[in-house]
Amino acid sequence: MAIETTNDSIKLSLTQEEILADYRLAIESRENSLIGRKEVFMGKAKFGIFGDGKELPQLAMARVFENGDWRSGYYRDQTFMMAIDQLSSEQFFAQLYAHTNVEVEPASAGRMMNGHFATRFLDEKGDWISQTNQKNSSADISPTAGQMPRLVGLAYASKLYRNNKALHNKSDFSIKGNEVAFGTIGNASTSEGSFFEAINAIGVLQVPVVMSVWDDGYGISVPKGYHTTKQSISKLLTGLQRTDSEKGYEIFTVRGWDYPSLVETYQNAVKIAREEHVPCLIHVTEVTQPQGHSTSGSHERYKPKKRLQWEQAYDCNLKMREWIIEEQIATIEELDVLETGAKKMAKEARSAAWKAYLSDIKKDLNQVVELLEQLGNSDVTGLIGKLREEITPSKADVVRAAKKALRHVQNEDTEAKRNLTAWLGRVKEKHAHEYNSKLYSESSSSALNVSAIPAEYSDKSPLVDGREVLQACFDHLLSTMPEVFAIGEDVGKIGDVNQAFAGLQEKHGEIRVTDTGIRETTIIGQGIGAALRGLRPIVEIQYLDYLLYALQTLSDDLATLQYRTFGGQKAPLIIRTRGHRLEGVWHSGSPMGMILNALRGIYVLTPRNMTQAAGFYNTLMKSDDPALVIESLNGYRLKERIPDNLSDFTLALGVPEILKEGTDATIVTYGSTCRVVMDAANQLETVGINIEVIDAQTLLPFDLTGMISESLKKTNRLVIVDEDVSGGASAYILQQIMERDNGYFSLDSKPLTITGHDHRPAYGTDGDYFSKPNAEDVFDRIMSLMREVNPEKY
Ligand SMILES: Cc1ncc(C[n+]2csc(CCOP(=O)(O)OP(=O)(O)O)c2C)c(N)n1
Ligand SMILES: [Mg+2]
Repeated sequence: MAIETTNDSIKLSLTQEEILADYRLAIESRENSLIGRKEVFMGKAKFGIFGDGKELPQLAMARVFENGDWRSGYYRDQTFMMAIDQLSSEQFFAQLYAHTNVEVEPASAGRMMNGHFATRFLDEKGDWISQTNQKNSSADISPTAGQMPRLVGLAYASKLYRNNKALHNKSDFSIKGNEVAFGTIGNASTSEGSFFEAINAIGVLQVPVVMSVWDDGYGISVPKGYHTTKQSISKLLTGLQRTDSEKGYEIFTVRGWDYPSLVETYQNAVKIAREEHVPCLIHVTEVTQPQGHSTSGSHERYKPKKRLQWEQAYDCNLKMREWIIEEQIATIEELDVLETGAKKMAKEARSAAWKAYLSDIKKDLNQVVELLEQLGNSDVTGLIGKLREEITPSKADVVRAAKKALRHVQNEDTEAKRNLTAWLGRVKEKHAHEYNSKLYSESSSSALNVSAIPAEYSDKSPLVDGREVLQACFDHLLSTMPEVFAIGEDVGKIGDVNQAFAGLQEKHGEIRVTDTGIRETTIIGQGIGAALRGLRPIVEIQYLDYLLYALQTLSDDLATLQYRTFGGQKAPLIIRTRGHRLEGVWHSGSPMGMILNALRGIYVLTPRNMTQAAGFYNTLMKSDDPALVIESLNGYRLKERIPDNLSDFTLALGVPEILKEGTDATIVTYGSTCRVVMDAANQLETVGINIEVIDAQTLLPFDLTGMISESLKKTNRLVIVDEDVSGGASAYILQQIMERDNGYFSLDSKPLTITGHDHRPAYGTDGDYFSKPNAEDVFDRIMSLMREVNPEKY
């Protein structure tokens, strides 16, 4: 049974001053919500979603939230962020307006919609600052329950910091694992799979989580009868409750308007989580939404009158006021004064934020008006007038006017025109910095800054199975870097299904090399959260085909992290998987186009063998970027030689390798088709066709050296071979070579792509042969290409 707290018997541990400070903040936060909605309706902001009705539980949560702790929450948590001093009212409005100045809007520099919170734990250079001297919030994302996978990792890090003594000196990240990870979620979002997956994983792992569900009975317009079995998440989850003999959760329920009970509940929960590392679930019921879901609609449309009346009577701020008066903590008059002051602060914050937001734009606008006037062109007068009349001008208005004005003077050569052009050049750079920067790490540890140290071989270099090269690499990383750990399905005891970690759990301990449940999206989340906290996880997705289960977390959370925080947060996570080719519909996948399209922000590396993979792992461990490494599923038992300098050897990202030099055509490929293409190239050699074979090695980034377009200058013909569907990754590769690198200049023939068929591969040796590109296909297609060029010869 859940522990239910009601305020009958509570003696509050807070002082009168603390209680009134909480009330004052509740009023200021509420006023921000009320004004915020009006700002949107006045056209000063595009959209608003606010935390009104959820003030009290957040104040109670903030009371127990300590330095070093973590939040992984959602868009209702403004009061909490204010209470832990990580959001001022002015910053609240700056985000509503999308102010791009990071000093003013530190969560995302205007990139994230309002209500998307984040603290910064990197300095301007992108290097870590202490997380234990401050209160931390991971950066929110909009997809409901998308915050849950990462919560697993934020809490799991505390377990590692507590139980791995070698990490006890990392006091900037953890004080021996005493930090609690606080999750927040709306009642309706608990219907998502990733909520249940994370809740289960947290229970299995027994990690310090305090998970709050703000239950306002609705998810936009849909009442909880449609969302939750028994209409109650705490009832539904009763099986999680720990007992004397079984580990589990401590479950609490408490009403969202009952301040003293809320304070007590959070105090009880956090003690259990922090001291015992037992997760707690707090179901906060009877929460309201005074203004409805968001600015895009009104709740009068779907809430019954009775519910609306109840929401008014049980408004948490009102109930706190009644309680304060009843308990004689303050008088009505004192509260009136306090409320007036709090509301005034909100209004002043709004005005200051708006003024600051506009003044940046107006600076540009005034400059452009002046430059347009200097053009002295009557056709431009209208543009000037329109700009001057804008009440809420945007940067786009200003740039648009400047560009249109230039069209009117395109045949002139005047100083005024040159000045305007120069201005546009300057703001182009500024806007690129504001809107298009920081997709990847821009710190000195960027993966692009790690240079190659070539593999060295001698007569003594042992010839082994490919998987043993990886095993030696991982052994070295685990031996030298205590912050490295590996998790995944079957990774622990048996050392992964292909045995690259074989024996390493025995050698380094269960805490370093660990089995997990079958739960791809929270395996990724476990890695993200731990990486946010300074650890270096290698998380495994057993087969590339199952990356789809984790794609949402990878794409929405990890891939956007640096971008959406304007470089305020990073999670250098290494995701290891294996794919391209083995057996059948679900163990041969190579959905590279999907990956390339969904994961900009994560580097994607496609080593052709295990030695190249080891070089990439070494590179990534020196860097602070996240990356996906796709090993070749059919390569673990192929023989490779372990480089003598395996522990130092690194590969640079974006540097292809020429596997075979040639003059007649350039074949670009990667991963397991490298072997297929080399086979074909050798067959072609026998008929006098001389192919240059290039292994792209990394797809994100793709050939930063220009090696491929250089090769085309010699061969004048391009063939791309991979195992994705037609128009998948090969389309991306074509775009990079043809458009980005101007490869089309050199072409004398139509570029060819030789890919897998559009269906998934059929089972069995023949299924593989007739589904995926094979050496004979490559041979035949290139023969036809050459025959077109020289029908007599071929
Ligand atoms: C994956 C996903 N589906 C749909 C939405 C659109 N959406 C935004 S909020 C919301 C309702 C969430 O309700 P609840 O979890 O109860 O939180 P509340 O807003 O009530 O606090 C929906 C459907 C979304 N953001 N993400
Ligand atoms: Mg709700």
